[in-house]
Amino acid sequence: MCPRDGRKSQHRFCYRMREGLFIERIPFWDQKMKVSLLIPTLSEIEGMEAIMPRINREWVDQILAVDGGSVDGTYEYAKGHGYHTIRQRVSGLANAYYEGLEVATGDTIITFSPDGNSLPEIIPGLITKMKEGYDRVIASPYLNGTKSEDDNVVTAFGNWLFTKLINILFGGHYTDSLVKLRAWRKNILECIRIHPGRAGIEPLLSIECAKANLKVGEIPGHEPPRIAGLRKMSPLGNGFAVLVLIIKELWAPSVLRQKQVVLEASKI
Ligand SMILES: Nc1nc2c(ncn2[C@@H]2O[C@H](COP(=O)(O)OP(=O)(O)OP(=O)(O)O)[C@@H](O)[C@H]2O)c(=O)[nH]1
Ligand SMILES: [Mg+2]
Repeated sequence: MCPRDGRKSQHRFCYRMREGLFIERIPFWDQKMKVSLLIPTLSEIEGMEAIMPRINREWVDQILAVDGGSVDGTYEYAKGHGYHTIRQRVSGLANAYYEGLEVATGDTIITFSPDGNSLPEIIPGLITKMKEGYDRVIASPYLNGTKSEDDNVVTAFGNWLFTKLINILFGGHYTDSLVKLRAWRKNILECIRIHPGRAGIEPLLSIECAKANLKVGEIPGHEPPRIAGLRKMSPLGNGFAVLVLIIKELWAPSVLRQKQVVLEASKI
């Protein structure tokens, strides 16, 4: 019986996490998880042409491209190939995710970068792991000997530093707190609703999940280099924004705990 709402179910089980945060989990045999692949795009036509054909449409329930104003035919490519394609209303990568969530039909979101950094072949592994009952699964390029070919000295150091800080200050157990390729329950971000600005949603999710002690897993996820086009992220600018976010979050209470989040993933 669930201690929160008193409901009884043969398969469903609930358990209490500390300080009254109840998380309802559904075991893998009872799951009809629906997955949306959320792809932010900003002039990534070469990457899209090379990467998208490698994504098997049957892996997920929805492929959703959120375009930030491409000028190289990326939007037309995504629309023409039958992906659910929208143009974002407000600029910025974080807004692309929030606007994508409004039309995402899945209860699980996988964020995916079509610039070559995200390997499509990792997607089924993320879904399998989520079905084991995780709230969030990260494809980490720093786990079990995998590596990021996209890193330079600055980004590698920044990633190492921020991941260490998040682990030490918020109790995370991450080997990568910033990578884009990851799966998570949609209602986590819907509940957080904090705008992380240039820092992006990745460190925000990492911090909030660690604060609320959600069940986060990692699988090895090799990260190839960007195929073509320009990096939109500025390592120094974005890095500074991540540092500011970490400092702010030090004083902020856990949003997920405050809202008594009940994660009802795949609840049909
Ligand atoms: N919709 C939308 N997509 C964006 C925006 N900025 C970047 N993107 C896309 O998000 C993905 C990641 O882009 P980058 O900004 O280069 O960041 P990054 O890939 O983390 O940078 P690297 O560390 O070089 O990998 C790419 O597919 C971009 O086209 C934006 O403002 N709106
Ligand atoms: Mg990239």
